[in-house]
Amino acid sequence: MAKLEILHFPDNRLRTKATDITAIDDDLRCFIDDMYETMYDAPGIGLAATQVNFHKRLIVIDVSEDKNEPLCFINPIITHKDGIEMMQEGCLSVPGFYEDVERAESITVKALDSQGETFELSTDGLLAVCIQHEIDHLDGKLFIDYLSPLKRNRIRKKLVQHHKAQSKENAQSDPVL
Ligand code: GNR
Ligand code: NI
Repeated sequence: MAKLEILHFPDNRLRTKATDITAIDDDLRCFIDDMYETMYDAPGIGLAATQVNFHKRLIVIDVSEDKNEPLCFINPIITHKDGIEMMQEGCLSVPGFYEDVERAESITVKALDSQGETFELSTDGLLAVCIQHEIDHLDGKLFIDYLSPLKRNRIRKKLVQHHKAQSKENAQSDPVL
């Protein structure tokens, strides 16, 4: 297993539209394990392949308290949405920022599991919000896209500043070759 690097806004690679997965094999299952490790280590309740620079339609989620209910969705499609709900969201690709977002309250999602079997799940609450957040990632969309341009630009500036400060720090601690 390996921990993968998570891309941060405003990295343009987060805007890539992921394509369908066509082969569900051992290589892919290894990659899914790496995604779980990355998600649990972060820690986060979900992770989309887009966030680790793999532009295929794959997400992993675990919203359980004990972090022992891993879910994997391959080529997920929302077939039904109902109601509207507001929830405060965060994102591993937008670290440190939490904002209210409106989503469908309950959804039905159809996907393939890691064995390539089709399944359907109807759910609401945090799991429904998380599935919608992750599928947005696969379409190159972030939760901050639902905020005003003013708020989004403030977040962009703060993260760019933070990244600059960090790379300076890293450069200073790098040994001179
Ligand atoms: O860890 C996460 N928490 C979270 C909280 C509210 C709504 C969505 C999320 S998903 C996020 C992990 C992440 O960035 N997934 O893409
Ligand atoms: Ni996210």
